[in-house]
Amino acid sequence: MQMFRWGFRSLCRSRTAGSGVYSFNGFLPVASRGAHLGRKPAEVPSKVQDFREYHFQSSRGVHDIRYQIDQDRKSAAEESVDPFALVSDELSIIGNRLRSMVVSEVPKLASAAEYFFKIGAEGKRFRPTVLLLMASALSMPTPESVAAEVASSFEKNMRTRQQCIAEITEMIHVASLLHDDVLDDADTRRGIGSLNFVMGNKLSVLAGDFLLSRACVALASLKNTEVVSLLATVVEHLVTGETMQMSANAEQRHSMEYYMLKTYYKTASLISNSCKAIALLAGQTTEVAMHAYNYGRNLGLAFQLIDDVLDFTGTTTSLGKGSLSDIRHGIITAPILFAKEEFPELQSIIDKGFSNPANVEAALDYLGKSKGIERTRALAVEHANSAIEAINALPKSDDEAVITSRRALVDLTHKVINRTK
Ligand code: GRG
Repeated sequence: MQMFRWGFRSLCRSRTAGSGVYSFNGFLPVASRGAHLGRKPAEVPSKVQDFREYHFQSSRGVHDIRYQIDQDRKSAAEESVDPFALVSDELSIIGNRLRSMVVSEVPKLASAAEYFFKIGAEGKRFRPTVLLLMASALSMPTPESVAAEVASSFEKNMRTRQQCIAEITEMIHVASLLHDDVLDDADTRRGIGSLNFVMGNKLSVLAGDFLLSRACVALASLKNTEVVSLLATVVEHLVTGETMQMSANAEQRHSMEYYMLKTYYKTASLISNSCKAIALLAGQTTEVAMHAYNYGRNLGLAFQLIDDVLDFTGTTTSLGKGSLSDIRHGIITAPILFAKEEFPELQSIIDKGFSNPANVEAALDYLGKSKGIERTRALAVEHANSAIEAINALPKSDDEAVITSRRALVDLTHKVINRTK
């Protein structure tokens, strides 16, 4: 039984079916495609903005921004919820918007930029899911003195701004993936050819820059300098983390502190600061914004620790079943660092590097004998628990939709720990 419905589901469906509005890059009407070819670059932001307003005004179903809740169900606190299903309608709206936000008058750039926003290539959409749930989890009741229409319009506007954060976050994420794949000389991503493999390094780098520039334009449209500063810092962190990883000296490669800091910069900073941005746009206090940040930070760290386990185990629990991509690239992650505490002999193998497959085998042997995988999982669980604590520290709410969203954020921590891909 589906208990929650996002208000504009039916409206969106009818648009998809009849009008062809979605037929090119999301919502842009077919007639406006040609217009992109000859337009001035300055028109792009206004197109994005126009689209946003158009969609907003035409969504008459969104008279109440909250989820519609089935009255017959058990209390939200008791029920298990599928976090992704809760926001699925909004995720497809965001997917359509993203496709319309990355159009370019240069066909090569357009196809490169939209590559990972196409249906089927969008990835897990983990970040927008977290951010939309966080937005609902922080929703506050409007004072009764405020007229219903004013309250509704205020809530709609706030939600649109929070959706914009989800879009910006996804654009920054995909930009970083494009650049990462160039640096790693990757050939696949999200189960398809990576963009550098399909269209070459140069276009991949440019497409990443283009996505970042579109993210900046969207960010500026929010007119909130604190939020701009948060997300600009995230980009700095991504670059810092990547550089830390590629330039680590021998001592740093053996350091757990260095690894955790790099992990925060490369993976957790984006989701934590975006969660904070969601709280700030909701007008929450600094304390609540810190809880939102702490949730994202700990979830992000847990996510990466499990990623590092999966690199060795893949979907199974057996060692060597993962892609072994990190170790083959000479990247030392938590499982090996923990294993080295039990077997200091690993140090000299790490120092020799992993270009020789025999060294990879030797490291895997030690890892298999050690508690490296177990301890990495345990550390991920600790961070997942800290993420749950951050949710539990939020001010109490009796609102069922708020309770359900917080429950979903807690469920997400379990999903992150138990994921196999
Ligand atoms: C251009 C912003 C920018 C940065 C350049 C290359 C670089 C500096 C940073 C690399 C950052 C990076 C790729 C970190 C890895 C983050 C990570 C865990 C990616 C995988 O996330 P998933 O599994 O991917 O959520 P999907 O495909 O599901 O979206």
